[in-house]
Amino acid sequence: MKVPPQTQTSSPLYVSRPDLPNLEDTYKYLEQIKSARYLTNNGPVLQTFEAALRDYLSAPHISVFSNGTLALQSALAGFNLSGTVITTPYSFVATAHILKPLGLTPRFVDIDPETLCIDPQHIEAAIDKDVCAILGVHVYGTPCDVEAIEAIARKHKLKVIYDAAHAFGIEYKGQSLLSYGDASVLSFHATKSFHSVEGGAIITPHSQLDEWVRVYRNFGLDSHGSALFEGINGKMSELHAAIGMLNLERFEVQRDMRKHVVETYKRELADIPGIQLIAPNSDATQNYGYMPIRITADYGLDREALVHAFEEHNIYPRRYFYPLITDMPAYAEHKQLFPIASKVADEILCLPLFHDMDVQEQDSVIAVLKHHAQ
Ligand code: T4K
Repeated sequence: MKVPPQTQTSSPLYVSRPDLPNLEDTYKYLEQIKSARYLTNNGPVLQTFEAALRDYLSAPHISVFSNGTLALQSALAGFNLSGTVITTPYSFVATAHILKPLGLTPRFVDIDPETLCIDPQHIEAAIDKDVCAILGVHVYGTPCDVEAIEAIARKHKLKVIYDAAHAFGIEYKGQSLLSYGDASVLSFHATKSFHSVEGGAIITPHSQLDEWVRVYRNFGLDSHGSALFEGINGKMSELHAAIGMLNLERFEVQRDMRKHVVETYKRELADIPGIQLIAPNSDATQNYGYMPIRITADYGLDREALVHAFEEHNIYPRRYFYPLITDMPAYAEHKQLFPIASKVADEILCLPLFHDMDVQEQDSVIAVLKHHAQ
C-alpha cells in the first residue's frame, strides 16, 4: 500500500544548501586581512589559496578567478581562437555564453546517453575548416570521453578546453581529470561541491597560457601599469580566497558526508519503476556534487508533474539541465533536434543534496518519489 508523504519540511528544501566555514576560523582570516590592509588584487591570501589548490589538485599551473564564467572565457581568450567551437547543448548556459564575446561561434552536437557528456562521434562528424576548438563539459563530474576527444583534437589540430565546473577533485584512471586537455576550468560557486562563495580557476599544462591569463584577469596590465591588451577584471578578493582556504580543509569530510546521502538515495530509489539513476564511471572518483535522476515513462508522473508535487511539499529539486541551451531564446538560431540531449533534458531532475542533509529531510524527498511511483 502506498503511504502518502508524512513530512512537510518546515523550511524550503532546495537542491543545494551552501554553508560557510566555522565563524571563529573565518574571523581569524578577517583579522589577518584587516591588519594587512590588503583586500584584493593578487593579495597574500589569494596567493596562499592558489598554492594550496595547486598542491591539492596536482595542477601544473592554476590561476584563480572571481567566478567560473570569467575563468572559462579567459581560458578561451588565451588561445587566441577564431571560428567555431564544438560544444554541448546539455550544460549550464554559461558554457555557451562565453563564446560570442570572444567572436566565436558555437556548434552544438548531441551527448552520449550514458555519460551525458558531449559525444565524440558527433564531434568528429561536425568538424570542418572553421572549427578551432572543442569545449566539453564533465557533467555532474562524470568525465567526458577524454581519450577519444584527445585523439580527435590531435588529428584535426584543435584545442580542447573542458568546462570542469562540476569536477573539483575528480580523479580519472588514477590522475586528476583536470590534467586532460589544453585547459580545464573549475567553478567555486556557492552551490558547488567546493566553493569560495563565488570563484573559479583555470588549470593548464601550458605555462604560457597561465602567464597570459594572469595578466588578462588584471585588465591586461603589465608591471608598470600599462595595458598590453584589452584585459578584464577577473580578480578574486582576499575574503573569497579566505573562504576558499577554509573550505579546502573541509572538502573531503563534506564530500564523504554527501557520499552517504547519495548512497541512501541510490539504495532507496533503486527499485522504483521509472526512476533511472545515472551510472558513475568506474574509472573515475566522484565528488557527489549532484544527485541526478531520470523520470521515465514507467514512473507515475511525468517530470513536470513531479516537480509540481515536490513544490507542494516545499521541496525544490532542479532540472539541471533544462531547457537545453539550444532551446533558449538567446540561442534560437542554433535550435535543432538533439535526440539524446532533448530526451535527457525532459527527464532529468537533480534532487536536494548537501553534506548536512538530515535524515528527515532526505526521507521527505524519498517519500514523495515513492508515493507517486506507479
Ligand atoms: N559551467 C557549468 C557546467 C556550470 O554548472 C556553471 C555554474 C558554470 C559553468 C559557471 O560557473 P560560475 O560562473 O557560476 O562560477 C546555479 C549556480 O549559480 C551556477 O553557478 C551553477 N553552474 C548552476 C548549475 O547552478 P542557478 O541559477 O540554478 O542558481 P540558484 O540561485 O537558483 O541556486 C540554486 C538553489 O540553491 C536555489 O534553489 C537556492 C539554493 N541556494 C543557492 C545559493 C546561491 C541556497 O540555498 N543558498 C545560496 O547561497 O545556478
